[in-house]
Amino acid sequence: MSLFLNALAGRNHSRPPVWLMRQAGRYMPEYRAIREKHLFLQMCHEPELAAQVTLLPIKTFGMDAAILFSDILVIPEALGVGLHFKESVGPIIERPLSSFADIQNLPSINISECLSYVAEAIKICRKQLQVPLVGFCGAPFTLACYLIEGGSSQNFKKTKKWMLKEPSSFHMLLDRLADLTIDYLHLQVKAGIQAIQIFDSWAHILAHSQFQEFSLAYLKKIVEALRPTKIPIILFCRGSSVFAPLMAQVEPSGISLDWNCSLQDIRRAVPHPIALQGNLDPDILYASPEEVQRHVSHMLKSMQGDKGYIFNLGHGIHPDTPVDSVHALVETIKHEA
Ligand code: 1CP
Repeated sequence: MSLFLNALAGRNHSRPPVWLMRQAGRYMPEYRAIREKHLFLQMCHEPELAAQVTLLPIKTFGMDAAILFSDILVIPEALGVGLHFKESVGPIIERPLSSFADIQNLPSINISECLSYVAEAIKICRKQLQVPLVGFCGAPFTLACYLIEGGSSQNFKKTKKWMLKEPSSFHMLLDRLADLTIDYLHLQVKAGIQAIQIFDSWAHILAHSQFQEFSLAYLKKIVEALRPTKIPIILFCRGSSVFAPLMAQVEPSGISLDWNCSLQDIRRAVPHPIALQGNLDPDILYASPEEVQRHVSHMLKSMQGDKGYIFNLGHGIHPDTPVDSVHALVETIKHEA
């Protein structure tokens, strides 16, 4: 067993494993070189390319887990809403959802056909990787945010207005997305993924009770549906420093924390065997390598001896992160812990 899977099972007796959210991305010159020649979605669709990009950070930095190169928006794309990525803007959905009829008119799709390229990429990665491969998906709430807003947003106001004015149709959308996600995760498990992370990147815009009703209920549905496969599942929410005790009720294998909380405090509220992952502020990587080392050491000390701890950032790595900082981070964990 690997350090990463051991920690996720709450029985790691060695140093904590490390990987970084968005570790295969623009901050790497090797990524930018491939990206210059291809559109982002083309890189997701071509299994050989996706696998090549997945492996980049493992070869360069030696992380203890790889995360499949893809995007949470491949499910909306498969629903035919017209997804593309605009340079320096991000995702754009050409036909966002704006009414109950739009939800009803979403086509029924066969995930294993539409997203077979993801299964292919997973199989190629597994042949080449010595560390575990993490698959992922977006949480239904976060996918609904993009589908309704038509792209990214500061505050996702359209989504919240819909949620508050017409909760029943909003629930219908979330339920549909949860079912598609369950099929998608089964596809990933069958193809050979070794753990899953569910990203609820916009959960922090929800109030405590709204989080339970509109996010957590569907995370629970997904975790329960996948339970028979025994695949370890990590839940990441922006807002997890507040929501962690609620997230623990769903009994995931792990919870990934944003950088607003102290890991030790959360460990008191979230007992073993739930693993904790996180939670370095990604901005710390703008500091000097010596400062990075100091912050990483401090975090390692705070979780020393915890058999279910996985080092990660509190959110995805920024595209303008200096590569030297990432080297300093990984080296500190490998040599100090
Ligand atoms: O232009 C480019 O080169 C594309 C940049 C990029 C990359 C490298 C996008 C567009 N997505 C990705 C890969 C990606 N997306 C991974 C790969 C695996 C990894 O190395 O971690 C993962 C896990 C994601 C997940 C993802 N996509 C999330 C959840 C994670 C998070 O950071 O909260 C979200 C919200 C997205 C949507 C998305 N796709 C791309 C961008 C720039 C965004 C975010 C837009 C926004 O801020 O709303």
